[in-house]
Amino acid sequence: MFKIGIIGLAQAGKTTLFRILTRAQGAGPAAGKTELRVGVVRVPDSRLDRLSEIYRPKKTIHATIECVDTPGSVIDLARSGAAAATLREFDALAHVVRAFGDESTSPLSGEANLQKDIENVELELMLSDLAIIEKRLERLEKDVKKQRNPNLERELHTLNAVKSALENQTPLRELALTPEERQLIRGFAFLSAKPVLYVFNLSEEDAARVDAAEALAAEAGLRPRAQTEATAICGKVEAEVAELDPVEAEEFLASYGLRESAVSRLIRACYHLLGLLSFFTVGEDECRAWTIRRGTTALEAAGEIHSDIQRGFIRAEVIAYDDLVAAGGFAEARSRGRLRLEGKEYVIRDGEVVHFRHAG
Ligand SMILES: Nc1nc2c(ncn2[C@@H]2O[C@H](COP(=O)(O)OP(=O)(O)OP(=O)(O)O)[C@@H](O)[C@H]2O)c(=O)[nH]1
Ligand SMILES: [Mg+2]
Repeated sequence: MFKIGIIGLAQAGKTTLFRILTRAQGAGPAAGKTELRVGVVRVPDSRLDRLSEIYRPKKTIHATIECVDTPGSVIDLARSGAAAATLREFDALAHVVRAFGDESTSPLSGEANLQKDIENVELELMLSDLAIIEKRLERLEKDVKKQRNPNLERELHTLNAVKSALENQTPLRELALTPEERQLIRGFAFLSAKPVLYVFNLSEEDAARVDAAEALAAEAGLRPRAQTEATAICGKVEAEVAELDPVEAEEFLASYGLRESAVSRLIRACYHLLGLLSFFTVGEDECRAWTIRRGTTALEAAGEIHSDIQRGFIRAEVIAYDDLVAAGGFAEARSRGRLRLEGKEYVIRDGEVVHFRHAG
């Protein structure tokens, strides 16, 4: 499961975002507590809902993403060894940026300053990476002197390059690395190498601007950067909605000019950021959505479902979602000749419905 860490400065709205995503109740860890809260986000997908209407299966299983609420300021976390190690486990960071100016709720600072907040956090991520690199380099330099080892020399060379990028205040996610270099540094799980989803937390007055995150970012002087994505929430309004029934929720959101649930908006941004897509499996027992990275082959996708299906892989029967819905079912699509038979190397596309033929 993909794991998103919710980070940001203190009182930016991290727990509020967590509650919106997971529909969890309550305030979460008390201020000053260091525990993390882990939640599972059900990925909304109207295509899966439609497939379920066609098949009426016993179970409908949405794709899920894990999200983790981190307490307090990420600056403190990045500076503490144990907490920083936890941050390194995330596949991506959802950085909540306070875009509401409200002295009564945030004693830390009155006016929001998006650019400064983002820069401060970025700097801290880079410093945490630098500390790791310096420690490793110290060791490496000694070892390289003792024995000639091309692997160690390559690592030394790469880490030195990465270090000078950080010293020039370039986060590692922006570096154009070769696949080999990427492989070399993967194990360090550097914080500044992680993709970032900026989540601007807007005031109620700005609620209708949640779909204009790019414009907000530009106004704040933020330029678009590699491996980042910007989106927005209106924390206060959207967290309240998480507790309402769907009809009430829609009316309530509409009164603020909001058209879509925050979860849909956030998940879409996450999928885009991480290069994820969904494919479906259908049947009378179960209709299910699966999340994979763009570029995943049929054989790899089979492995997501079960190692037995991967091992016994014969062929994948594939059909686009729209074609399946038009045909009214897999059997009908098959008899109309709309199914494609694909081999192990076939790259699955978003929205495809797949049936794996396998031995054993
Ligand atoms: N005015 C306004 N207040 C908000 C908004 N979102 C959150 N708040 C308030 O800001 C405070 C902090 O929200 P949290 O979601 O707990 O923030 P946090 O980042 O989890 O805080 P820490 O974990 O203590 O760092 C709470 O009092 C919220 O009610 C918003 O969109 N507008
Ligand atoms: Mg919190």
